[in-house]
Amino acid sequence: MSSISGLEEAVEDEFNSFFESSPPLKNMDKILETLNRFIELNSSSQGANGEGRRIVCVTSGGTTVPLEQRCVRYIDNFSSGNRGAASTENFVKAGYAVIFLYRRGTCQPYCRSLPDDPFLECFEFPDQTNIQVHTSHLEAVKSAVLEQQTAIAEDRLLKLPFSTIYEYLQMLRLIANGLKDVGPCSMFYLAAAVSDFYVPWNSMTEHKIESGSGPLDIRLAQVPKMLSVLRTNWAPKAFCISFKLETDSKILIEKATKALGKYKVHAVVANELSTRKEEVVVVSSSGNVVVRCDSDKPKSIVEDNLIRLIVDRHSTYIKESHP
Ligand code: PAZ
Repeated sequence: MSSISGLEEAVEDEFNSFFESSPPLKNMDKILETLNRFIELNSSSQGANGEGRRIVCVTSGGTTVPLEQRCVRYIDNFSSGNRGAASTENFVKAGYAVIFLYRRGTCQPYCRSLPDDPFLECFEFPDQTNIQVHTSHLEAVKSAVLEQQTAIAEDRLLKLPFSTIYEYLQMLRLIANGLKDVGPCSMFYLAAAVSDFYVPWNSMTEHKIESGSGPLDIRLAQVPKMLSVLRTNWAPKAFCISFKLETDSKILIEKATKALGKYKVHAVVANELSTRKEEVVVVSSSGNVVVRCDSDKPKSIVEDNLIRLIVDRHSTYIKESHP
């Protein structure tokens, strides 16, 4: 027992030094105010079965790793934010309030059917004083605007953007801290692709790296394992779903099963890069479930069935937490 808490302390220490050396969040007071208001409003609202309304933090998109303090260059990853955006829509539909912690510029809830390349092709000018949506995009724009406005007006969607690994981890900690009192009715659904390595702020050059002096050597430190500290210290009572992405399908399930045991999350959603939009496997102590989109429904997406399953599992968890 003492060795486990020793390990937990070591991870906590690692995080403290990570945060102490991180550049402080801009607008921290504003973020905290908005976040706490959102959590308070929703936890005191009536959800299903006489519980407070359930609140889920959905993380989405990839974190960047700056190479310079006045950042010109950074390391990035592939994540489009599609999973997080589609999951958010489904959670809102299932009655949840969603804190959408997303990478700036990635896919947004309710916008998946809009053209993004170029978005301006949605609009036309019938005359000098009017602008209107082109008929071919009318339905998509109408439902995107209406559904997003309704979710925000009903205080069921709070969008918080991040770019760097520093911002992401600081914001996740603020959210976990805010959700502590919501206990089992809160959930973390961690679909963001989070950097494993970073350049510590103190060892980073301030100005743009010069290119005239030959090859560039950069030493990347390991990002402390956030899942450990989230589960043990930040939000131990929250229902927690993590994700595991691999490109080699042969090791995917083994890696996800290992993560399940190591971090004691409630389920790990395993997905392979090239098939991630068609199929995921939910790995948990009750066995592995393959989740796909419905082939007989043309607009079906894998997140429709995935979120149905996760919501079911969350209901069981809440019941077992309040016998
Ligand atoms: O953002 P997206 O829709 O392009 O991809 C989703 C995903 C593959 C980033 C997500 O399902 C996931 O697996 N996230 C965790 C990645 C990781 O193992 O770090």
